[in-house]
Amino acid sequence: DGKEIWPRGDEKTWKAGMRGIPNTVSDITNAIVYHVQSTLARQAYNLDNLGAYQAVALSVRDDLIVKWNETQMQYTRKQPKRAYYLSLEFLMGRTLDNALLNLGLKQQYKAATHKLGFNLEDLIDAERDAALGNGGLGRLAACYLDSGATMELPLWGYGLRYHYGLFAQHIAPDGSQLEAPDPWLDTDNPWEIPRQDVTYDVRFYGHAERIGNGKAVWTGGQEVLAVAYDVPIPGYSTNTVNNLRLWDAKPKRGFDLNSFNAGDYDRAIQENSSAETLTRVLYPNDNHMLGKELRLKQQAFWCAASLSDIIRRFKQVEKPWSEFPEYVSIQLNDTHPTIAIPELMRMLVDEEDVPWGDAWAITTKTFFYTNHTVLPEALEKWPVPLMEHVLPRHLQIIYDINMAFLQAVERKWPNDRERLARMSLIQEGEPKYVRMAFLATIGSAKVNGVAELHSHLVRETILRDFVDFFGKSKFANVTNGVTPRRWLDQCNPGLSNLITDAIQKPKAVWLKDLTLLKALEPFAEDSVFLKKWALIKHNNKKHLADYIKTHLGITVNPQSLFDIQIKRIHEYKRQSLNLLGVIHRYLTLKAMTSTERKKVNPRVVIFGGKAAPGYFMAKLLIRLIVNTARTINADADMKDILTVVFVPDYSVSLAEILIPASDISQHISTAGTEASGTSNMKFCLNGGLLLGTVDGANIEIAEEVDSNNVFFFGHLTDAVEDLRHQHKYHPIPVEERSPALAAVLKEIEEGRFGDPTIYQPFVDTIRLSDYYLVTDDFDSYVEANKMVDDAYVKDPEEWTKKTILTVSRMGKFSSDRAIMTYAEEFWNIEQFAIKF
Ligand code: 8GP
Repeated sequence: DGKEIWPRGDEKTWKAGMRGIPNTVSDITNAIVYHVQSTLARQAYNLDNLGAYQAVALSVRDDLIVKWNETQMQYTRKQPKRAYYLSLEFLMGRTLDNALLNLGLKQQYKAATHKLGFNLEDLIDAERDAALGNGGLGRLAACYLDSGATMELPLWGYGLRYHYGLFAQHIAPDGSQLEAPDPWLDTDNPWEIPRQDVTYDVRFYGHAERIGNGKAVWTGGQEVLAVAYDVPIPGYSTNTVNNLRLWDAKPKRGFDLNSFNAGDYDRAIQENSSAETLTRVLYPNDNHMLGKELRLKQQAFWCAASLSDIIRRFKQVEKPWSEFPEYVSIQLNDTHPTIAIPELMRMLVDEEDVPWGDAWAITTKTFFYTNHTVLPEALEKWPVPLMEHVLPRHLQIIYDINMAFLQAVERKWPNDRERLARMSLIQEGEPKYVRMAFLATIGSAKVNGVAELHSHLVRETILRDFVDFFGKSKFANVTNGVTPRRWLDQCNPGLSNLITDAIQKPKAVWLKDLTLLKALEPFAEDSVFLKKWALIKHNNKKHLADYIKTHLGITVNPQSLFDIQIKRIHEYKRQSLNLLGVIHRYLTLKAMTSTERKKVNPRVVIFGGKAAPGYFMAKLLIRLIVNTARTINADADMKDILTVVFVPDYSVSLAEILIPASDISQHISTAGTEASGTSNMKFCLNGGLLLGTVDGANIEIAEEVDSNNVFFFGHLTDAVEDLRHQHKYHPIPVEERSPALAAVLKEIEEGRFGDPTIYQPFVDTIRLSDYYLVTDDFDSYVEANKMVDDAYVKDPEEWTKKTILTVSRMGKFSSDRAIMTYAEEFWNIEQFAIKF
């Protein structure tokens, strides 16, 4: 960790040789040329964009490392309390542009690359995304790292170094999703520093033998080596460069020499490959749990390595174990790292001889748990037999924790067997399951949801008994946020510059205190400003139109209203509602005369998102979206009036093109199902208005920006349960519930968008069960869309005003606010400025 000692030689000589941060353009060109020549062993005359990107990235990496070393050294010297963010997903996207902006070196690098004959923007585009996450949960973790470094917090991330990120999505000729692997490490990754010297052993399987006093000895099984790879995380306009440590798996013994000598080569490498599969691939599910052994091993591997690392660092301060929580807070990003709770117990009790009760007191002061969903299918439960097989010692510890906990419940509510069964960490049945959300709750000092409504639902539904037991103060809310560096300044430089001019505050000030956007409000009345503002949106739309033209061959008119829904494809997110609404619009337009149609406000409806490879209904919906788009776009009557686009392979870097170009974006989950949503915040921050249900963070956005400036529709959370009950026991045919929707379903069933037998399962879910209440919300959705059209066409100036007011009131949704809440109210860590 970079302890500052000068072990040998002459200190002055060492210091003279150390690199500083370059600030002149010629320093930078020199550094780039050095990497072209020496690191890449390439030549100036045949260097392509990819090679130039690599050389530039290596040079920026050098800059990052200077500050990274300094930051880590000052942490080690002063030993501030640190927080650790454990997340199985960090959806980082690209790094180069962000690093340049955060380091404040973008202009210099632009000039330097220009001098060398390259265009910096092209080099930025040559980078591939680090897609080590599925969606909202993983991108949130990335925003929090950015904010942690920017707010100068001693915050590290811990995750896994997947060799394959989230699959790439292709669209087959028949319209369905095809998945291709994402071997993102095949090209060199300049943003990581391998730490072959930082390794830990992690055990699986084997045998755990109790030896009294709550202790046990765990032996045998398989041992795997965790190797650290460090990813520097620069703060914006600060010296802090924090660390994201990702673990890679390696076999502990090279290979079995006996088998090798006997000529049995396959057997010799068998153990190797089984160790290495551990960090091979990211599980591609969002909001859904799959009970796979390899996934459990990933979780245990990552938690054990991270805790070993944290404990080794704690030991450097030479303090008693009771002070561990004064130096360490650990945030559990959903239940994926919950196994860290029994793992810390195991390390303290079995390896460090801490008495069980003391160890439990330490543990429950150290951990904090964030819940990201109340969807039942997403709540993690591991089969007891599987856990017993893979992690026999952890299962014993979970049983011991459970025993003590249930005794306490019994003391509080004697003779309440039902309550004991409800609250037990073990769900009875064949097989039994370990309920990870309950374990995370009782093992943590605080539990939080990610938006007000969601935190309320957590307290009232899945953790209700636990609120009764522990009291309300343990259950908090931290509404999510997004980093305005990537999601405004980087993706929408035009808007960011205009804001800077208007509010007369340097970026280094307002991008770190987003509430300063308030100063934009008066400009909503300034007609010159309105024009400039509208022009930026128009240019962003043109940029997206170009992308769509080059990549998909579809022409879209930037004068149209751009309507965007981009997120994982999931029934609860209701892309279905959007699509059915599009078909309704199509049928309505078809029924008009061509003169009538000419008066209609043209719309471009854009969808993007991946479906989990095993999620049949989501994949079917993609196919229907794509084929509906083909039918509509091929219909001459729709030219320049309605265009539908499915953008394949949605990613962070695509979001950076799409979000600044939206007039309206859709966040239309069934009320009570979307915990927060974070792209809703990104769209509003970029001057797109929100069309949504009264769900997740939509509610708080409306509170901030004023409900006049959002388009709400649909039933409220309170109504959902009754409606579902109705659907089940007193079903009303769609024809009665919503004739407009019935007409749409009929068109699908009659084959207007392709072979109807293919889409029958989709139509059936709506006709027969409709768990996500599409029929109940359809008419009000159509109505809300009419209001959007009217507002956009009737008074474009008023529309622009709304977008300015919206942006000016988005201050709350910076991830800086969120991370400071965690720092102050949960972790109790302090801002620690790095002196340079
Ligand atoms: C997501 C929520 O669905 C989304 O509303 C929220 O904005 C985001 O987390 C960040 O808080 N939840 C998940 O991605 C999720 O729960 N994933 C796996 C745990 C199942």
